[in-house]
Amino acid sequence: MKIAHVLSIIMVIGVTTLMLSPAFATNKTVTLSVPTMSCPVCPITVKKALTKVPGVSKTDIDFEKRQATITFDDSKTSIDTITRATMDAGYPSTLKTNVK
Ligand SMILES: [Cu+2]
Repeated sequence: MKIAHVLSIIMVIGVTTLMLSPAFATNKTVTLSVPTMSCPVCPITVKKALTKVPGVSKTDIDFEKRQATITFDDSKTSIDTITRATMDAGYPSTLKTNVK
């Protein structure tokens, strides 16, 4: 009886862990350098292009610094896809820093 009890508790913990883990496992934040943003309207275009990428959850553009900080789900998209999206919008970007 006791063993069955312990086993069922372990199972509940296991299932809960499985359900919760994808939520933390894969979020990444990176900063891209976007040197060709030349007027205050450019960041709007860049932000729009980035927001459209599936897996991107947050985009902050700093026009003064010519950079974009992006939070994305590592299992749904990649830095390559993200830099391609800004490039396609007319703004080539390069990876500046990689903050976990
Ligand atoms: Cu502009």
